[in-house]
Amino acid sequence: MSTSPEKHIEEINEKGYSVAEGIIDQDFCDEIKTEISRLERIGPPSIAQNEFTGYKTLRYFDLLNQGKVWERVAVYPKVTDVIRGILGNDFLLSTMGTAVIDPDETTQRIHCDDGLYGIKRPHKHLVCNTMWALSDFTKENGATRLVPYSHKLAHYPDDQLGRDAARKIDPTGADQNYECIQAEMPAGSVCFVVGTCYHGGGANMSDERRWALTINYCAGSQRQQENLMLAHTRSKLASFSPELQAIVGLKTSNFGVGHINAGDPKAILNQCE
Ligand SMILES: O=C(O)CCC(=O)C(=O)O
Repeated sequence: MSTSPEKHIEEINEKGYSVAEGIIDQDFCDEIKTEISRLERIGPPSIAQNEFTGYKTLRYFDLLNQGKVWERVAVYPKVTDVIRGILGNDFLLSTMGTAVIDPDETTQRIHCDDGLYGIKRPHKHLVCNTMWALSDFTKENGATRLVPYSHKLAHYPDDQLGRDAARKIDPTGADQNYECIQAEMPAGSVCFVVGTCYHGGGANMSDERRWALTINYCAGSQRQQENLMLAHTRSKLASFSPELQAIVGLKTSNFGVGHINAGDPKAILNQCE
C-alpha cells in the first residue's frame, strides 16, 4: 500500500526514486490502456524505434492532443502532490509518453532524464519522472531498472567515472556496469524517478506486454521537453482546467520566467489565434 506524499518525497531525496503502490484506480488504468490500444489502431508510434527507444517499445507522444483521458493523467493529484514536493510549486509538465514494452525487448541503456540539459552534477532537482505501471511490473516483463543513490553522483552515467562511482555504491554484481534494482510493483503503482537518478527500461523476457506511461515533470526554470505551448491551439488551451493550463506553461515561474509583455501569459487566451 502507498504511504504519504511526504514519505515518498523523503525517499526520493534519499535514494533517487520511490515506489507508490496502488495509487491509480484499476478503472483508470483500464481506461488508459483502452486509449493506448486506440492509438495503436490509428497510427504508428510517434518516435522512430532505435537502440535507445527500443525496437519493441511503443512510444506515443503529443498525448494531450489525442484523448481527454490524458488531461486527467497530467494532473493526477496523488502524483502531483509528490512532484510539488520535489520540484516546487511552479513545476511544469515536461513530456508525456507511453512506454509499452512488448516481449523480447532488450534492456534500455542506463541514463538519467535531466542529462539532456547538460548541467554540472550534482545539482538540485530539476526533473522528476513518473513511471506508471498499468499492468504489473515484474523482473521478467521489464520493470524499470534503477541505480539506488546514483542521483548524488557527480558524473553522468555515460561517463566512465560515473560508472566507477556507481560500482562503489554497491560493488557486487554488474548489469551494463551498474548494480541495479528493479521497480517491481503491482498495476496501479507509480515509480517516481528524480532526473539525476540512473535508470533504464528492463528486458521483457515474458510473453506478456508491460503496459506503462512515462510522465515527466520539470522545474519552472527549465524548458519543457515537449513544446506544449506550441502543440495546442488557443481554444484547446482554453478548454484545459486551470491546473493543467498552469503546468503546460500558462503561468510565470520564479516570478518572471515565461512572461508575455511582462505579464501573465494566460492573457493570450483572450486574444485571437
Ligand atoms: O520504460 C522504462 O522502464 C524506463 C523508460 C525510460 O527511462 C525512458 O524511456 O527514458
